[in-house]
Amino acid sequence: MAALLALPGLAAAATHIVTIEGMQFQPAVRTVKSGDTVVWRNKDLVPHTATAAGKFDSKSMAPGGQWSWTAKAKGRQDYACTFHPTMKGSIVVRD
Ligand SMILES: [Cu+2]
Repeated sequence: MAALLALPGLAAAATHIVTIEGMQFQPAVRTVKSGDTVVWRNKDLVPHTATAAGKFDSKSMAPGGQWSWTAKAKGRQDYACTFHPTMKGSIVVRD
């Protein structure tokens, strides 16, 4: 019988997907918990980045590529694609 670890405050870290498709981050706003991982997946036919100045920078994600980042500091991180500055998204980190 498998032991179930469900201690308060020790919930397992989750992984959240942000799909890049049609020159958009989907969903545009993603709420995660500190310790969770966010994975951006580029489904477009052109490269993109997920860049929050001074916070994180995926660098160029090739078509079909992906990049992951682990959220730590609480707060809202607004980011954009450096190649297409009209592409914007946000990660909201809660504890
Ligand atoms: Cu882009």
